[in-house]
Parts: sequence; C-alpha cells; structure tokens
Amino acid sequence: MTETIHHRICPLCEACCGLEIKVRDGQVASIRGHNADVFSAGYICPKGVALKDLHEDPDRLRTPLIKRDGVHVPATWTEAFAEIERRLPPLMAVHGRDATAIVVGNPAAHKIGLLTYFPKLARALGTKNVFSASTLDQMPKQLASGLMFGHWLSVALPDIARTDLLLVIGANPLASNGSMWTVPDFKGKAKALQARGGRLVVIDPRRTETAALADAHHFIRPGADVFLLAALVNTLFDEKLVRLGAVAEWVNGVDEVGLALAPFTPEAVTERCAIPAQTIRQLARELASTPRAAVYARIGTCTQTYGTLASWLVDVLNTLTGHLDAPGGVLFAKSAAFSANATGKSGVGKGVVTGRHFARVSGAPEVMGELPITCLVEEIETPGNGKVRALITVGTNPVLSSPNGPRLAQALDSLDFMVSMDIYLNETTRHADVILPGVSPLEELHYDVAFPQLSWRNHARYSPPVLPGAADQPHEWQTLLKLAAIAQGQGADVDANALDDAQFSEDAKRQFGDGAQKVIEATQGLRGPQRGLDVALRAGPYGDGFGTNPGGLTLARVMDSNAFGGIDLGELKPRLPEMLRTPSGRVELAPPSLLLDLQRAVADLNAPVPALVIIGRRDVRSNNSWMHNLPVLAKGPMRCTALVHPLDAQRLKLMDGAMAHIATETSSGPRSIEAQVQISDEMMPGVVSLPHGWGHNLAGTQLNLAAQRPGANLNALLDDQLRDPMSGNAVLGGVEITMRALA
Ligand SMILES: Nc1nc2c(c(=O)[nH]1)N[C@H]1C(S)=C(S)[C@@H](COP(=O)(O)OP(=O)(O)OC[C@H]3O[C@@H](n4cnc5c(=O)[nH]c(N)nc54)[C@H](O)[C@@H]3O)O[C@H]1N2
Ligand SMILES: Nc1nc2c(c(=O)[nH]1)N[C@H]1C(S)=C(S)[C@@H](COP(=O)(O)OP(=O)(O)OC[C@H]3O[C@@H](n4cnc5c(=O)[nH]c(N)nc54)[C@H](O)[C@@H]3O)O[C@H]1N2
Ligand code: SF4
Ligand SMILES: [Mo]
Repeated sequence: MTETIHHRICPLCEACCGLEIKVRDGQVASIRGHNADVFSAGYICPKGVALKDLHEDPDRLRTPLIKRDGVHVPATWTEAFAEIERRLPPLMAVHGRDATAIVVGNPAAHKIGLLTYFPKLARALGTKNVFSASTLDQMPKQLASGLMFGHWLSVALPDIARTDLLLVIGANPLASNGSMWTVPDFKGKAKALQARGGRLVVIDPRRTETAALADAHHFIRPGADVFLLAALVNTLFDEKLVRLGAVAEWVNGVDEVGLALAPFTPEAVTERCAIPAQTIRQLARELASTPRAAVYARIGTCTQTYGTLASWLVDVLNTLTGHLDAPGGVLFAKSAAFSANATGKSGVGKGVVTGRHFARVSGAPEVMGELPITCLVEEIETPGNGKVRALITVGTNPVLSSPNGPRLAQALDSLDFMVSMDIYLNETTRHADVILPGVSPLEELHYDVAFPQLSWRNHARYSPPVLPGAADQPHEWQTLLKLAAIAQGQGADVDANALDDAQFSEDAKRQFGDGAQKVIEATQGLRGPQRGLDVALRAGPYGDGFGTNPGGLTLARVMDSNAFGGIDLGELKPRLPEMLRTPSGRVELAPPSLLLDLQRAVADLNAPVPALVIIGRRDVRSNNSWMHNLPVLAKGPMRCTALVHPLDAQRLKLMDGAMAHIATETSSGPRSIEAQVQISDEMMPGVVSLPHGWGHNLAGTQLNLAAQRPGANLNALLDDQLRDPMSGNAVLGGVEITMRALA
C-alpha cells in the first residue's frame, strides 16, 4: 500500500480553500481542510469533500462524444477534432464570423487553463457574439467598480478582520461561502467580529443562515435595494454626515451625487423598500459614526434591473462614510499575478468603456467584451445577416442557468453545429454535436487567476496535480488552442504545444519589447498556463522582476511553498491613489452614465408592488446546476423547495411538502413549473424563494443520480428580456408569480 498526502486548492467556489488530500493506491482516501494553509487555515465545506465523488463519478465524461443520428457515441480525440474541422470552418466561410457564438460558464473562473486560454479561442473565432455567466451574476459590480476605480476587477473588499460594523446586502455567505469577495470561513470571521464587540447587519427578503447569525436583519422588498441605498446616502447629505476621510483629495463628484440623490429621502422610499424611514436613518447614522465599518452587497443586488446602480451606491456609501480604502472599511487587494491594477503605470489609466459594439437583435451594448447572455437565444432564432448558426460552449449550462431555458433549448436544436467543452452530458451539452470532456480538477495544476484580486488577505498559492491524467486526455488549454487553430483554418492536426510556444514568443515581445528574449529564456521548460503564471508572478508587484528584484516571487518559489500552505502576502493595505486606473486619476463618484440611469429609478419610485414575487437561494450542498450528481451532496433532504411564508401559504391554500404550480407572464408568453412547497417564516411575506440550477428531468442527459430527484427549474419561469440596461445583467429575482396548490 502506498499513501501520499497532497495539498490542493479547492476549485469549486470562490473561497479557494486549501485542502489536504490523502491518496492511497491511486485512489482518493480522504479530503479535509489543510490546517497550515496561510489563507484558509483548515476551513472546508461539504463541496470540498465532494471532489472525490466528482473525480469518481461514473457519469463524468472521459472520452469525447459525437452525436450520430441523434445519439451521443464515444469517439477518440482525433475523431472529435476531425468532425469539428469538417463542420465548423465551412460554416464560417459561408456565413461569416458573427455566425458563430461562444459561451463560457462559471467553472472557467476557477481553472487557469480555461480562464487564460478562452480569450484565445474567442479571438480566433472573431465573433462579437461572446457570452458568459457574468451577465447572470456580477457584471453590474464589475461595471460599477470599473467606472469608479478604472478597472473591472478593482472591487472594494470589506476588511472583515478589523471592521466593527459589516452591512451585508443580498448575499448569504454562510451558504455561498462568499462571492466577489474571497473569504473562507466567513462564519468564523463574522463571529470574531461579534466577539470583539462589532455588529453584523443583514438586508435580505429571507432570514438566511447569515441573517440568523447577524445582530440585526431587515427584510427588503426584492429589487428595492437601489432605493434603500440611495436613501442611506441621501441621509448622509441631509444630516450632514458626509465624511471622506483620508481619500478626500482623490474623489471627484461628491456634490453631484448629493444633488442626484435628493429625491430619495428615507420617507420617499420606505414603502417601496418595506423598511421604516427611521430604520434607514438609523442605519446611515451608524455607518457614518462607526470609525470602522463596511458595506458589502452581492448577487441579490446585482440580478435586478437596477443592478449597476445598486452596486455603485454601495461604494458611494462606503466612500461618503469615510470607509473607502481605510483599514476596517473597504480595501483593495494587491494580487501577486494577473492584476491590472497592480502593474503598468500606476495611479491613472484608460478606465473602462462599454458599447464598442452592440447585439444584432436587441441592440444591447457590449460590456467587458461580452454581450448579455440572455441575448443568445434571439441571436440564434432571428434570421438575417449575422444569425448565429454555430455555437461553442465552455463549462456552462445555460439551459438551466439562464432565464427562459426552455426557449434556449429549442433554439439550440436549430443550430447547424454545436461543440461543448464540458464534463457532463447535461441539459445543455445534450444539444451538442461534439462534446470534448474537461479534466478532473484533481488531475490538474491549480492557481487562481481572479480570486486573489478579490481576497480578504493577499496570498500566492499553487497546487500541482494530485493524480496523473489519462495519457490521451489533453489539457483544456490545449483543447482551446486546437479549437482556435481549427477556427483559423490551420486544421485539426496542429500541435497545440508548438502553437503555444509561438504565441508565447509573440506575447512576450509585445509585453517586454527588448526584454522578451530574457523572459523566453527564463521560462524555458515551462509551457501553457504554467509559463504564463511564471511570467505574471515575476512581473507582478511581488515578483523577482526577472532579476531586478532578487528574492521576489517566481513560480518555483510559490510551488515550493505548497506543502506549507502557500505564501502569505499580508493584510490588505490602503492603495489610493496608486491602484486607480481612471483617466482622471481619481475616484469617479458620479459617473455621468450612472447619474443618467438614476432617472429610471426616480421615475419608478412609486411603482406598484406585486402581491407575490419569486427570488433565488443557494444551499451549501449545491453549486449552480452541476453538483447534483455527487452522492455526498445529493443525500439528505430535498433542497429544491419553494419557501413560502405561512401567511401566503394560508392565503393560497398551500400545504407543506405538497406540490404547487408556479406561473409567470413573460414576453414569450405564460410559463409555469411545479415545485415542492416548504412553509417557512424565514420568508418575507409576499416573497417565495426557490434555488436555481434544478430541473434535471430533460431527455438525453446522463446524470443518473441527479435525475432521481430532478427538482424544478426556476429559470423556466424567468424572462430573457428583463435586464439591467447598463450591464446587460439578467433579472433573476423580484419577478411576479402566481401560485396554487396542485391537486
Ligand atoms: N435564477 C437564477 N439563475 C442563476 C443564478 C441565480 O442566482 N438565480 N445564478 C447565476 C450565476 S451567479 C451563475 S455563475 C450562473 C452559472 O451559470 P453556468 O456557468 O452556465 O452554470 P453552472 O451550473 O455553473 O454550469 C457549469 C457547467 O460547467 C461544467 N463543468 C464543471 N466543471 C467543469 C470543468 O472542469 N471543465 C469544463 N469544461 N466544464 C465543467 C458543468 O458540467 C456545467 O455544465 O448561473 C446563474 N443562474
Ligand atoms: N453552496 C453554493 N455556493 C455557491 C454557489 C452555489 O450555487 N451553491 N454559487 C456560487 C456562485 S456562482 C455565486 S455568484 C455566489 C453567490 O453568492 P451570494 O451572493 O452570497 O448568493 P446567495 O446565497 O444566492 O445570496 C443571495 C441573497 O440575496 C437575497 N436576495 C434575493 N433577491 C434580493 C433582493 O432583491 N435584494 C436583496 N437585498 N437580497 C435579495 C437572497 O434571499 C439570498 O439570500 O455563490 C457561489 N457559491
Ligand atoms: S468553501 Fe467549500 S466549495 Fe468553496 S472552496 Fe472551500 S471547500 Fe471548496
Ligand atoms: Mo456566479
């Protein structure tokens, strides 16, 4: 018997926990938190343990599949690439590049190979039809941060280790483990905050696990956060509580904000928010008078029609209470690699722009290089020049994760050609002509590209593969390069490694000019994402600068730290003005486009509120649409239930545990699903909560465990036409429903 111990960062959610994995005779024997991990200190959740089930899942794809006569049959990699070459380039030759589309999903954010090589495929396709799960998620936050601070990933993060008041809006980190904020063991950190006399306050239409832990919880009417936040800021001006603190000389637009928010008095918004005006005033005073306080908001505030405005107002509030860039307030991470706000010219930049092109059918503007994912369906359906005929999906399941999934499923069947890179034959990939399996996380190296830029503490951690991969299984970055080569007419036979070498040389020349040769020599022997990582670390803010800063970080040094839990780079520190990348070199508190958009909210202040609306939720044993096939997570009570307040249940004659019919009116007509009722006083009256990512009862999938308890698809009720016009983000909550008991 041989037993080895490995240390591996968990790739399943944004908390990025360091795990200790015991392997016995080639099999995973146990998974637990790595106590010595400098960042997560031994924390683990049930999904981390499920990495074993994921690795061993018999339904996880291990060979490519090609659809022949409507049935997916196993194929070799050579056959799969040949099939793509046979079908994709001719289509592009006849119909043009915009006849292709590409969608990338959530798992890509957790895999360096997918994240850093996906753009190469998108560029090779040359289509403007690039979509991602970002427009089902955090695009509003990225746009607001970009407009204010100059870069899409310059997100202000609560300094949880030092704050005395944390206001959490529309997030449930006890279930989600945090998002746009990498903070493993949120619960432990929140309890430590309380133990030192601090307070946690939660605003949510549901008394969530996080709200239950909090010192105060206020229900809010779904979708009303913009009004609450505007009234909080309004109160600061009204009661002369505005205080900028140390960043005062770097902030533009304070007076403009005060003027623009004048209509939003607490009294004016109280009915819309269902929060008493006095409570709003009190909260504003508390935020202003607590020297160390932070406001954090997440997906509940993004997936609504005012997503960008709400995200912006969160940081306006942080700024005007003197908590921006202040210890105990909100700070910016300084990540060791891949961080645009920690490299290049400091203190000023190009800022962000949107609308460099527009969606053909809806006219929606491009944001961060993408179009809204909810536009995909009409781009496939609508005839004309630029109609999407071929689609590539990369780690995404929009049939379940995107509003009006059933309409999308139908549209996917009308495509001329579809390729999916995925690990399952699921609700989306069943439509693909070719499926190319991804690698089990345990067979891949890991370094987080994005999340150190969003981390509660600075760190650099690298994990080597835990287990060897199958000999013929390409890395996902190699698959992406092959697809790129096919799209560019170079054929399926190209050598991905040679292509990578050539592209690396070109990139090095662009980035380092005369210094390129030195960089190429210094990284001899590396390739793929590992080579890109070495360069990013060495050229990064803690790097060895390829010799100019001896003792600085290199990939080798970070690799060496693996067994000791990685390298701690210290607590977050104030970074203004150095991290700014706005053209003015200042924080833009009042971006004109947002002030303009605010007029929508002014006009909407007194809009009638529906009697019953639906929102989403997350459960710690689930992850979006794709972990319902793992035994350790699937066991236990049914998690896809519709939580209904007792008063609503009584009024609608709904019984606990019984099935109910839930219906909406959408722009594509009436929609309905059937879901199991769970009566719960956790809910705000008039609000129903149902998790997304369920509905595993569609034909043609291979998810045997998930299919046993399929659950209902929340997104089958939602409208693909409802978006935040600024960011293109989908509206996923606050949608009016009717509900009745099923006989
Ligand atoms: N109503 C409602 N809808 C929502 C949300 C909500 O709150 N409410 N949340 C939204 C959010 S925040 C997000 S991020 C999206 C997610 O939207 P998606 O990214 O579309 O959905 P996931 O369920 O994360 O699907 C991940 C896909 O990647 C595959 N996969 C998993 N691991 C790998 C891998 O290593 N390699 C490859 N190639 N594939 C892999 C899985 O099999 C699955 O098909 O859902 C959104 N949808
Ligand atoms: N266990 C688990 N963890 C996950 C995921 C998962 O599916 N399962 N998904 C991952 C992904 S992709 C993401 S993006 C993150 C998301 O991380 P979080 O943002 O923490 O996500 P949720 O747990 O859905 O919390 C959102 C909260 O917003 C509330 N809410 C809904 N509508 C409104 C509203 O209009 N206003 C306010 N104020 N609140 C509202 C909901 O009741 C819910 O409690 O989680 C990640 N982690
Ligand atoms: S919280 Fe759970 S799923 Fe998220 S990284 Fe940690 S162990 Fe993995
Ligand atoms: Mo997400």
